[in-house]
Amino acid sequence: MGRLVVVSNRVGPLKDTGRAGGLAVALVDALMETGGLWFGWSGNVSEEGSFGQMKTQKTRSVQMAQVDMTQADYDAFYAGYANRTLWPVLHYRLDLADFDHRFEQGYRYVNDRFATRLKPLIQDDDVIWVHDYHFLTFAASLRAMEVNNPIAFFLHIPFPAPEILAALPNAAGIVRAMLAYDLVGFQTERDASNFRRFVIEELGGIDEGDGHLRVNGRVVIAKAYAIGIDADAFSKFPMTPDARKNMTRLEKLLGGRQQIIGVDRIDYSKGLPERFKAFERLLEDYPENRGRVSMMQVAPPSRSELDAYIDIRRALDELTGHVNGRFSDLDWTPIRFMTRSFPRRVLAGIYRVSRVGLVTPLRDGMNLVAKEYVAAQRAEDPGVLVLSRFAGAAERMPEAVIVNPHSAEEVAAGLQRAITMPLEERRNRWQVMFDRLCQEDAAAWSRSIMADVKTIRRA
Ligand code: ADQ
Repeated sequence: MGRLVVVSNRVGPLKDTGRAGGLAVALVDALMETGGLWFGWSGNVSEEGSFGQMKTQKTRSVQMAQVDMTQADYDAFYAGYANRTLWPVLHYRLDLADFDHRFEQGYRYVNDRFATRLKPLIQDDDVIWVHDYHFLTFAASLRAMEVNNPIAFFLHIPFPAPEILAALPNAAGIVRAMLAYDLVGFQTERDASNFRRFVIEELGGIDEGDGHLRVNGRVVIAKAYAIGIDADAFSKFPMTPDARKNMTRLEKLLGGRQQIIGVDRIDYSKGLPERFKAFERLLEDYPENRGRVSMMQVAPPSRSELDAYIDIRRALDELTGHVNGRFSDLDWTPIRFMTRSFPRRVLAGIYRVSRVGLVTPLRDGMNLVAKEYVAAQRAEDPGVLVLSRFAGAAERMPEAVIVNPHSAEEVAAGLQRAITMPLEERRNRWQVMFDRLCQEDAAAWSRSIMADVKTIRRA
């Protein structure tokens, strides 16, 4: 069996540092199975950029290879097309998108350059697996260099309806480039069908059923493969010493009161200001919760060089001050807002002592926090997940309390329902979700993508 070659914007870490996201862990597992190579950006900007020396490192059967970018690459490819154009458009936010034509050029250039650096490392029987919106055109670059290996792609963020995507200048060109992949995987059925619809309506593709599209005499698989977590491992995190120590601290502080927990990178897709307003609405509409239920929001900053991100941070500081000023009591503060990160084990403990997990993105590919919150609960006395209908996770977690994050009243009512839900109902809902999480875990996700891409025979 051939090796696996993973391509993603950021590479590693190969060891579980406690802070690494669940995705890194899932990919390392997949890489360890066959041995392989993980290729991507080093995270560094330098004068030579991708022409500079490749940084390599090997741990057991897995090799990492990373290249730099120049400042111009970073501006056009990463800060530009990826984060100022694709991220907003794919999250249905045309109002925030920056359509600068130089960005697309820079994006395609970096995809070409990275493909050029990867090519000499590829062996004949390798299977290549490319990740996320930074590399939509990567397979097209490789094919132009006559790489004929099977290449799979997975999009971690949503794929919008064709009516939205059509606003992206040269959307057809970008989607046509994506058809150089043998398999294009999405988080949800909705995303996959949006993509198929674009290919059929705009590019003359033919639907052959079961996610198979025929275009230009070739077959491409475009299907949903919902990303999972290692639910079994995560469910044990709250028992680790690090988690327990912090749980004790938090339980002491709560003193029997209930806590709602939110954990998200600061990003406009996560619906954070809307969430804070919904919590305020809870205290207004259901005053019995004053002094009894608090909300903790953990939100490490991300992409803080972009204006849109600075604005949210400011809005959240103001909302926290407003709600706390209005409702605080001597021994109770309604909102605790922390812009920092925690090791994943500690997060798991925080989830476990929180009666409600509040996950209300305006759009989200999947949202792993929703899954981690459920995995961390105690079977005898589990908390309740309140989940946005616009998170990909909602498609496979209907037992959560599903809400529309744009409606403060609806989220407040959902919170009230979660806070007052009887034990028996909490247990029933939780058990179904937890069993499904264990079955549809990270390993099953990568296995099914790898199995499907190998069914495509290239002419
Ligand atoms: P993200 O937008 O980053 O991921 P998410 O799926 O929630 O969103 O994953 C975040 C990860 O970071 C989780 O594993 C979480 O535990 C961790 N994390 C968040 N805040 C943290 C903190 N303060 N301290 C420590 N860890 C923290 C993108 C897409 C998602 C998709 C994932 C995976 O936007 O929709 O689910 O990729 O495909």
